[in-house]
Amino acid sequence: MNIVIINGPNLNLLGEREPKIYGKETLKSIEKKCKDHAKKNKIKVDFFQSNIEGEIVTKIQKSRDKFDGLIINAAAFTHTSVAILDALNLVKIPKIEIHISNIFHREEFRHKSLISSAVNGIICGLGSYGYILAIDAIKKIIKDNK
Ligand code: CA2
Repeated sequence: MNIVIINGPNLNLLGEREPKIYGKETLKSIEKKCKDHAKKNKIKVDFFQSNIEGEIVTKIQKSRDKFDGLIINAAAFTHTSVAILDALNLVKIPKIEIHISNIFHREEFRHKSLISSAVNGIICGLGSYGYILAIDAIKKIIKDNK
């Protein structure tokens, strides 16, 4: 089983600021945890981050033939990007949207996700543990679909 985990803008700076909202972990350490957890479950993970919307769109497009499942924390693009929504709709593999923070506890502009209609499920507000939960969930969806 091969999955891709896509991370959007500014998540490369995780752990450096706003620990009350996002915790103290760096994206590198989340990547390691994801890969360790996935390995135990016989899953290979491509962990990707970009600050550039078009690069994320291209990565989603290319996921079509390469991966069995996709997990995305689109960060701020969650609330703005029709391009990412369209790309997700074009890729017919199981997809999960995740957020480290509870976007519904925060500013009103974060309450709306433009991409949620294109994914199987959403995990938010559980910190970096959400990534691990998303791996377990995507594994189950892929298996159930077989
Ligand atoms: O909670 C999440 O995972 C978010 O997707 C994170 C985005 C935010 O725009 C979404 O509304 C919710 C922001 C990521 C910012 O990353 C940081 C990096 C370093 C320090 C603080 C934040």
